[in-house]
Amino acid sequence: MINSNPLFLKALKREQLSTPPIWYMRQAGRYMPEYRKIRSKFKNFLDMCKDPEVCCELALQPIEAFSLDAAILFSDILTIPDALGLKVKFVEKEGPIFENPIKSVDDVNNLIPFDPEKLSYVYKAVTNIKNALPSYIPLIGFCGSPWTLAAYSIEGRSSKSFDKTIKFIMNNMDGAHLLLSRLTDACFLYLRKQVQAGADVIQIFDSWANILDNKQLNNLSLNYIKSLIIALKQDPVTSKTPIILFAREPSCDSKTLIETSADCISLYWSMNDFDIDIARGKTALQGNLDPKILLESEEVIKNEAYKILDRFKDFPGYIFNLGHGLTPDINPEKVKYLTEIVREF
Ligand code: 1CP
Repeated sequence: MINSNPLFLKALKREQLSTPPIWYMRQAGRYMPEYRKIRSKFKNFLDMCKDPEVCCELALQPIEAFSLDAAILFSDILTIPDALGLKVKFVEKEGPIFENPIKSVDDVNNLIPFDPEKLSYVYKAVTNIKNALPSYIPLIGFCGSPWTLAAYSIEGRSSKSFDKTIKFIMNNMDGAHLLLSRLTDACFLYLRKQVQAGADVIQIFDSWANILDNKQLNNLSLNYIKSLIIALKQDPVTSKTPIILFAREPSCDSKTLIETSADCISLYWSMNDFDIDIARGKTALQGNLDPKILLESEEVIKNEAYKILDRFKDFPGYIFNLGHGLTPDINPEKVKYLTEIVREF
């Protein structure tokens, strides 16, 4: 039967539901043997992202395996820096490597303008996935936050502490702000295209929020996320699209995250009970099981999942998810088990 109002969209509107909708960050990926089989055909991960038919197949794999309540576009956040000419490739065991990282303010000034048409392979993937999904399963489109994209673009690769990036910012604050505003404009055009192509919901990933102190977080990340959300809310194409904000272990309280005007806050597992209670009813909430729990026994998984479900059972608009993404070492059987026990709760 076609359900015109899926559970996931109801939760995003802060409806009180008896069973929460379920999806997982990084639900498509290396932990699934069916993913690894397709992945082995491509040397460079970004080449795989540039194939809309393959992206469609990959986005559907977790839906088929676990009957989840939402699908997420199969792509990556680094498509934007790649389209800006920074030449991103993924190297085995190293992750993303930029051939042309941002080294100076001149590099920021000389960036080519963002042309959203360069990422037409992403919008094609969105349309393919949307057409392949049953109508009751919404599709999430996404982008990295301007700050997270800036950090990769300056560092030129992944890092634990992004020292080069922090040094660049300290020495070139104006250049950093120029880069962040360029990336904010690019994110807006990119997300607008994803919504036009069929995305029902948007998630913004601030995956490197954790390396900023509270003042820097507001100044360099949340301010730009706020501008991005305002622009999306003011545009007729995206004004009704719910927006989820994920910030990894942010050095701020939940109130500050809510002030971005996101419709839903995706909680990291370290968020304390007091902060979670403050957010009750003000936005939808998503999360926040520690993905490491999925490496434990079924008994531990059930115990920890039920603690979370108990905590959120009176919250209007709650979505079950992890505090961050599924990791490659997780057994898919545990993901299946978790999904089943959440539905039984
Ligand atoms: O070799 C491989 O198979 C590549 C592994 C992989 C996958 C499956 C990467 C490389 N990206 C992805 C897909 C992906 N990336 C998705 C869609 C899949 C899904 O969620 O089901 C999404 C939403 C992302 C977003 C993404 N990419 C983020 C934000 C999410 C998060 O986990 O915080 C980040 C930080 C990236 C960068 C990235 N992509 C891939 C790697 C190895 C990295 C670097 C990670 C790091 O710096 O530690």
